[in-house]
Amino acid sequence: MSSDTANLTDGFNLVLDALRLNDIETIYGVPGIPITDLGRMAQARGMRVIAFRHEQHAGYAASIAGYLTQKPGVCLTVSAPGFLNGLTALAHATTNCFPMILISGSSEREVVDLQQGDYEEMDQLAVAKTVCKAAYRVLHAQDIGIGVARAIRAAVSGRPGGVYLDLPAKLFGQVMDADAGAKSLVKVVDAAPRHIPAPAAIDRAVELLRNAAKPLIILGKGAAYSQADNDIRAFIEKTGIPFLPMSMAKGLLADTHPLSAGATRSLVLKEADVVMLVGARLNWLLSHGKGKTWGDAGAQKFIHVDIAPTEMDSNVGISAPVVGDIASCMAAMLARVDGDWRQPAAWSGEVRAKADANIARMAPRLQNNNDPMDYHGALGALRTIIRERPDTILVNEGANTLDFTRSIVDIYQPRKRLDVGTWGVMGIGMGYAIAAAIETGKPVLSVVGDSAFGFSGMEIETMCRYGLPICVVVFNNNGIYRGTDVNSGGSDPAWTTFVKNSRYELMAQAFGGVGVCVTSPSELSRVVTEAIASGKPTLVNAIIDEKAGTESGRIGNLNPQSVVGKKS
Ligand code: ADP
Ligand code: TZD
Ligand code: MG
Repeated sequence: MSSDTANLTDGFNLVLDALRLNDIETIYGVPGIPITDLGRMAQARGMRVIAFRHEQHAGYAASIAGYLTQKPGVCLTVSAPGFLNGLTALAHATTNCFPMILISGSSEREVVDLQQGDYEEMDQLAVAKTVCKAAYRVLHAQDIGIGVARAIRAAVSGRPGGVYLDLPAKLFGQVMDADAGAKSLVKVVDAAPRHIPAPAAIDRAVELLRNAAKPLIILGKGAAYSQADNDIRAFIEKTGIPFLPMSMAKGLLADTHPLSAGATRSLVLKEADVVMLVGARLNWLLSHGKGKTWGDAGAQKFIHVDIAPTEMDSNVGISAPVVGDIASCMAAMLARVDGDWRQPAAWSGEVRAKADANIARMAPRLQNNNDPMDYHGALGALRTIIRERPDTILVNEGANTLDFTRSIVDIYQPRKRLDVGTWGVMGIGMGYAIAAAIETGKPVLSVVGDSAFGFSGMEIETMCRYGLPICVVVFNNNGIYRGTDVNSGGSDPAWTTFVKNSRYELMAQAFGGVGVCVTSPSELSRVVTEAIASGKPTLVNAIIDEKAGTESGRIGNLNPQSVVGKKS
């Protein structure tokens, strides 16, 4: 720094100062005008800047970093196209209630607003507003501190979500007095304030549970996010109430816990008389709380624990709304479970017996060593690996690959299963795996369909470049759902199929990683065990019988049907 700038700071430095002051030390992104130097300067300060090959994956990484850490994950992109590439992830973060900040450089306001054709011209703030929780633009260097503080607070307080922060190119070079700059920064105090539930709401909920004959607790990813792990476990164990984890809540209590109803979902949803939802919405994933899944009669009463008051009664009437943060709500409820609490032993016994029968029925199929593999054989092998290394984070996407993995692979610790979430989106695989490795330092096993993998496959280079302890297993069945589809109207391949016998493993080899092709569960087991032990970035091309899957996996019923049929 020359002497005439010694007492000055600028937009670049203030943005980084503001992030660091608030303990944000990692940025996921893709460089380019106007943010290239921002990333360089962040690295020069010792911050971690994880550069991806496409902004969508940097965005997914930031979103899951937010979920894992309760701090907003930051994604940094260039203007218009880079911003739009990141926007899917911002919308995803909002939909899944993950705290994330998308920071995008943008072009000159004067030119953009008059639509005079600037480099990468777009009114990004207006576009972002429709898919995020809050959106802000900073025009003056002295407002950067406030802008970053507002973004952090909006992302993590109340129901977490995605926030957009627009930083026009001119802002970065703006200078101001260094002392005044330092004073303009804001350290956010109590960014996610507790929401204490009303005592009357707790009373109402506890009374309902106490008098239930067949109570059930459904844990969602909001419960996992809240990190109230001990109180949630204690509440379930003290009350003796069976629990059902939504997919990303698996492991909050081990899937092998005696009170887990995971293996008998349909029985408990039909039979339960009082259902307590903890950080889980009654959306499509729970059939909106009504209909056949719930035994048609609508006989159950619901308790809903959630931080968002408007989530109550969203699909069915809620008898006992408990609005507050899950940690405070569960602590308050736990304090009400006294020595004379009568555990619903007959009901939990019935649930256990049914679950055990289902588990026993599935067990032999998980032992098969078929070559090529079916889902059961392959996942039987991976299930054992997770049992032996329960600190491994499992990332999972696909259709059949998702459904079978969710039901077969037991999870033992909180926040160890990351998947397609509320939208059932394909493409989260590499972004999630990379952020999970960066944020936790734990081994990551990513089990993805061959279609799912294709959405983020180029990020294999990112995984190799950063030398991350990730083992990606591609379940290669030559296509979407099955590899056997045929086009009945011409010589093009059916649009659900891919090149047969694709050599996905070569992609890792291309970037100096380990790439292996396996065709049997025993080989799969050996290769993945080795990958996790070595920590080397690895891609396993696991050949799955192309006939083994079904259309859309477990949600084929959502496909609209033509009553007219095919016409030529
Ligand atoms: P799942 O898909 O696992 O069923 P959802 O994403 O549908 O879970 O639900 C998560 C819910 O958790 C959201 O309604 C959100 O408002 C809520 N939530 C997130 N964090 C907290 C928290 N700390 N306290 C209370 N509720 C929370
Ligand atoms: N695009 C996006 C972004 N998300 C989606 N969910 C889809 C398209 C549609 N889709 C699914 O819902 S699953 C899937 C697609 C394309 C791929 C399934 O094939 P796979 O898994 O190879 O990943 P299986 O094991 O072959 O079923
Ligand atoms: Mg497939």
